[in-house]
Amino acid sequence: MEDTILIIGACGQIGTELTERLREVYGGKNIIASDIREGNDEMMAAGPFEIVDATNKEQILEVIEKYNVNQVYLMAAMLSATAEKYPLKGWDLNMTSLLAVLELAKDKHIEKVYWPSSMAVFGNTSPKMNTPQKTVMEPSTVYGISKVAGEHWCNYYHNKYGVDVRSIRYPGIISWKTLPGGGTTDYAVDIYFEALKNKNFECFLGENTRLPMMYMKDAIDATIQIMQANSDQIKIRTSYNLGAISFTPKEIANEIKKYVPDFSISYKPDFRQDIADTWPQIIDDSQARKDWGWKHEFDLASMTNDIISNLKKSKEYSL
Ligand code: VAH
Repeated sequence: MEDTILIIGACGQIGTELTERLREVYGGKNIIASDIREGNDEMMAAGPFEIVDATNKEQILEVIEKYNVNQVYLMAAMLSATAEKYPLKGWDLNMTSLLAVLELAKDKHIEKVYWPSSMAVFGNTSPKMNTPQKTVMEPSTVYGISKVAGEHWCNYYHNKYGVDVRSIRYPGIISWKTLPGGGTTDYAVDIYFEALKNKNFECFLGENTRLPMMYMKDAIDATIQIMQANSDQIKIRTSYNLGAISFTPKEIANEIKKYVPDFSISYKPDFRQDIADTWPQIIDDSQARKDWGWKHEFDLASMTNDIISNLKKSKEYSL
């Protein structure tokens, strides 16, 4: 039987590009995109779309039954910075949506679930360099608390009910097609747009704030790879550490200057600096590389080249 996949939160930063890639892999008609609002014209034209509230289990079940869905990617979440402004809304969205999908999987309405965790599960007491797969996890953000709790729910539903749920702890994800919303790592996306448009950028993190990051293409590859792996390859049912590159605002600015020589950056740390300071600097993802063959393709130089060459193609950012 063909796989039919529902993506909940398809209009978000990762969801948008994940939907596009899954439609290339599985065929447009087999990928049902859904979100609380309609997507861009390209998404709406390329396959089925449904308005779904990620916290509404009945709505999710209706779509599953309408299209005979057998896999769900739950991409809806409130990210770190926004969740600090609306703690209880962030907790409710991130937890209610996950438990709704896990319950549907427990009741055999879904065969396989993907749910993203985040490096935000680590806190000040976790090792910052080569943060291990298993270590102290005392997050200080609502987002991180919800992701730690979510990981243990995933592990519980797998062990108790046999639910096939798989998860990755994403680092900061860098993209150029869809702007992110409400993340602490979003500076590393905005900087490219501002560099090409205005040749200057005010960064809300300090120049030496080192964070684990990953290019969107690698993140999408990893997400599909873990879902296509054989179940017996998945030894971790909380969530897998995933790393790729690690850089500071100063380092990414210097890389951009190779393309925009007169680019200037200033630093004005805000509340997001306190969040970033609790996160790892470099993540150990050797278990993902061993269990299901993960490997990243892009480093800071090749990512920057790909982003800038793509942005330059759109008239809005041609230098
Ligand atoms: C955020 N981009 O900044 C997300 C991510 C680890 C960071 O989870 O909240």
